[in-house]
Amino acid sequence: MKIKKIRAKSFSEALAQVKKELGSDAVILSSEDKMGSRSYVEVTAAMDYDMETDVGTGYTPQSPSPSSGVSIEYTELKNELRSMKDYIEAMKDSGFELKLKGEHRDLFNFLKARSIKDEYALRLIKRAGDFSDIETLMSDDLNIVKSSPKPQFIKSSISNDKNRRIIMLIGPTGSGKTTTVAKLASMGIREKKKVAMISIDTYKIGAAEQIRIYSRMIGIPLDIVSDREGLRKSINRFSDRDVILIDTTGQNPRDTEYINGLKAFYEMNMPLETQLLLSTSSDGEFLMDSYKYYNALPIDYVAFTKTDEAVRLGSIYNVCSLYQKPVAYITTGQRVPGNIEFMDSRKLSNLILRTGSA
Ligand SMILES: Nc1nc2c(ncn2[C@@H]2O[C@H](COP(=O)(O)OP(=O)(O)O)[C@@H](O)[C@H]2O)c(=O)[nH]1
Ligand SMILES: [Mg+2]
Repeated sequence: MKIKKIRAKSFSEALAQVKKELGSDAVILSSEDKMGSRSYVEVTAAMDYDMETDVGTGYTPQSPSPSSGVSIEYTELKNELRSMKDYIEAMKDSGFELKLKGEHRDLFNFLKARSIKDEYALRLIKRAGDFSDIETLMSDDLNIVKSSPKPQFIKSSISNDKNRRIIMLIGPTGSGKTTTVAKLASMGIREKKKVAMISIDTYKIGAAEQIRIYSRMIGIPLDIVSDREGLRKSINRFSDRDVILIDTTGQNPRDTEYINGLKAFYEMNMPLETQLLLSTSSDGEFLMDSYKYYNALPIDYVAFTKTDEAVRLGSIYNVCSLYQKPVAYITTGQRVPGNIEFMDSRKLSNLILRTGSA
């Protein structure tokens, strides 16, 4: 029996060399990825290798691996199967389409062109008689009524005297929290409400400057706090206000310290209303993934920003299907005041279906 160790940059390169040097009847005894400054693959191959005999003589390959004692053809086949599996997985989307016929297939493509997730699209199609049903179905799904006694955040509710509201905006960095706090504050002022702003600035030095400018521009008081005690004091100080808007500094939602830091503010037993702001121009997968982290917080509403920048708005439907929270509003531009819209679920589903190609 002839045993040979072959080093190459990749497994397939090593295999090619084994084949060249030992022929295609050679057997791979082991293969190992060697890491280091220059990583390489080391393959041990044998000619005239008799498996039965070796088992009987208690032969142990130097570095056992799943490919031990497997012929080159078999290894190649396995590699081919693996790449086919990857290919099939990559083709999964088309796989769905193949099962759908006629109008259902067109509908599926239409929803996909709006970035509606496959599973949600299929769920909609299953319930739809035809194309004309989709908007109603989507609107029904988006009509998630909040079960708490707080009214849905519609324009009139901000002027409802009975509801002193302490609204906290949370969300990833750059999702538009500070800008939206300023928009909501200006709206309150226009409705002759007494408004105050609080910024919980625990992270970003300089984040306070942006909101300070807004506070001066709109002409309303602002407190900048850094912890729970600070927030409690500030809320008490603003006890004569109809609306208190709380801005927070966003961070990567995967950062547990950040989420835990926010959690701590809910342990004060203050009647905080939480709106999670998500940008529709963010990556759809990022938005869906962030659910895992934000879901640990008592979110009352989701709100969607930057719809003016988004090419598609399917993520609104995807996110709502996941969070099962009502939509507070959408924001449609950088302008303060303005560029904020309160929509019912019908208008929202119409907007989602209208935005996108084909
Ligand atoms: N196009 C567009 N830009 C927005 C919108 N809302 C906020 N922005 C911009 O997004 C950027 C980040 O907003 P900011 O309020 O600082 O986000 P924050 O980090 O969540 O506080 C700023 O440049 C805003 O002007 C919107 O609805 N549309
Ligand atoms: Mg900010």
